[in-house]
Amino acid sequence: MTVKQYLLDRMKNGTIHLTLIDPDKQTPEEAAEIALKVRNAGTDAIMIGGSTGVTRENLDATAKAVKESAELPTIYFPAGPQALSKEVDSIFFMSMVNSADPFYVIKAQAGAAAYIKKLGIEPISMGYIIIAPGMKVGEVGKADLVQQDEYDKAIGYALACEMLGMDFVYLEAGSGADTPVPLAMITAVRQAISIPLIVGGGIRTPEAAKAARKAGANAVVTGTFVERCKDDELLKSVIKASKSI
Ligand code: 1GP
Repeated sequence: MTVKQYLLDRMKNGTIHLTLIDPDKQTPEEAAEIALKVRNAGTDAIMIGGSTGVTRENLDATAKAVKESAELPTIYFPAGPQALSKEVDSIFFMSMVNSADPFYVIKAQAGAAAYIKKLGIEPISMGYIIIAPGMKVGEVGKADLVQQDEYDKAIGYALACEMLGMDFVYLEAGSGADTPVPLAMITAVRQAISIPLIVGGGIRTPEAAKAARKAGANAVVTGTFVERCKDDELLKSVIKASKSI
């Protein structure tokens, strides 16, 4: 089964949880430990990526270690075409649709597409929309940020992604954001589109995870929280709150 089909199947039963692991933030061994922990807590798949510092070497090593320990599908979450690995099962083949720089909208993808095909990595098409504050990814990707009250703008981008044939839409407040994507924006976008909606950035409590799920997210992503959390029960409760079942 493809990773895309796996995600879609799981989403049929309710909101899923995705863990984001940044290869630049810990050793592959530590990443493997985190992956095992989140697998046992019920996460559905592991995204691997980060805005800066991802190299072919740390990506290869982290993807391999995570795969071996968690035995969950892995999805590369790229910041650009500078690093690629054949150790991942799939890649979010994504366009930062609100970037002011064509490189992040389509040029990077055009540069990497043939190589991804050659490596045989499954591409999962995704429209990536950066919501304020946007954090590092907004800066690096030169995002023309959608402000927190600009619901129609968010809907416009999301609907355009759907009409362009993308498989998923991701509303991203940015890793470590103080304010996650507003709940009313999640609901407005969810109601406007018919493809699955992924939400992430700044979600670090069971309450925030549950609220994003209830607002309409089909997948809740947590990265920083999972990497830093030393309390296994709290970790479990955030993952559980993200999921409807
Ligand atoms: C970033 O949405 C993800 O791309 C996760 O953000 O690190 O804040 O959980 P956090």
